Amino acid sequence: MDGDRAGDYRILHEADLRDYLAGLPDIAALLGGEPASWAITEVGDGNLNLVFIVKGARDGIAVKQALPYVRLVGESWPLPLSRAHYEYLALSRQAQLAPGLVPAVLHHHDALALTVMELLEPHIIMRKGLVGARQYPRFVDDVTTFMAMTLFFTSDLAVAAAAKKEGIAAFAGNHALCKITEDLIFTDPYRIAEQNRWTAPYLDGLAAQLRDDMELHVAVCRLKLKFMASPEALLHGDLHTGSIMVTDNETRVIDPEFAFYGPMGFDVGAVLANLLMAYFASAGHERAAGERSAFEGWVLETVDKVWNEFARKFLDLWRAEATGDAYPPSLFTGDRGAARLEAERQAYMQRLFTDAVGFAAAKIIRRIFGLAHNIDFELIEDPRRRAISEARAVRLARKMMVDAPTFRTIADVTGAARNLRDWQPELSG
Ligand code: SR1
Ligand code: MG
Repeated sequence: MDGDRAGDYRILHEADLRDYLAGLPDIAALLGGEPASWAITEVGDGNLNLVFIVKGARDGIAVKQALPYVRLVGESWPLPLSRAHYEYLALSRQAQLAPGLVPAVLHHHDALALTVMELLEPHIIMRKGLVGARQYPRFVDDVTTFMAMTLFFTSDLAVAAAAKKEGIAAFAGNHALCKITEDLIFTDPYRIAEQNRWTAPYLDGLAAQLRDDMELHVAVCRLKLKFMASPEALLHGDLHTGSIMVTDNETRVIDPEFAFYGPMGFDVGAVLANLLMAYFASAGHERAAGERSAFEGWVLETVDKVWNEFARKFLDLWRAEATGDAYPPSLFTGDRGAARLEAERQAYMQRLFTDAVGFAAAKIIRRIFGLAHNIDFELIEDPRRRAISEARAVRLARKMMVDAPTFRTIADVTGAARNLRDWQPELSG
């Protein structure tokens, strides 16, 4: 990490970046060749930042620089550069807890809000692969290890109370990014908001229903409160399939700029939601009936395994590594204590599952009615077909949010999704 002087920030365009990198001996050596020969391309397609790929004679790197505003919207929406600091902090912690599952950081400059990372090649953004009906055999094991390790080992189950509170404090300043989530996920889709959009006119009626649905408003506000007031563990905070890069053999979780201490179900729910959206979008990408059915089967099986494997790994960690202050062993001695503690672990996981179901629902609804959409649906060219896929996802999401506890197992979720695969919604327009 380098340079903390406020006021040193400037947006690095290609020429400035070349000079900057040339001044970092380790990075210049890694790239190899003359700086003038380095190929620099800005490839950022996310909502917030600049991302450059730099290739030299020897090797390549990825460079991420935060902009002082939301890239998707422009300078009218300022956003603190400090998010790059929290991202760096989160990446460093995640690298310790889940080695090999996040990109290696090669250099960080706080004042420039700039981080240099290993170039992930030939990895692609998982969401793009899912649109193309690709299956990823390593995904379940890797993403469940990532979640189990990062969530368990930053929670009160593993960490002593003082260290846990210091962890919370270290990320407390990332509140502007939390506020984005609080507004865009838990509030705007349920009210008239300038930045909302949906597949009009087909979903106009559904959007109006959402704005009038008091059961849904209560349910989403309960989730919002949980998000704001439950610092259970260090979250990635934006764990969708656009934040995961994959090959057949490797998985890397990227972009933890929304990291903060929050409810674990938010990260788990994000993964489940994005797989479910890939499932519902799949029918809209189909050119011949049934051509993607193997992929769709794999996606639902993956949803199932993500929860079951995550729960298994998390429980194993709890049984073996419970060094935190939350459940003192002295209160659970003997056979009776062991049995009671095990029952409590099961109850805890059931509560976490219910949270994940609710948060997954919120993540689905925001991608269909809020500001930031995803290519799973957006790349369905025919808006009517897109709206049909989206309406199916919303039907499941509403039930998951309002009736979360009725989904006792993940098979209840995948079964409900499967039942909606060919449901014909009534569309507006
Ligand atoms: C204005 S930022 C919109 C979204 O992009 C990020 O990926 C987060 O999901 C955020 O909600
Ligand atoms: Mg991101």
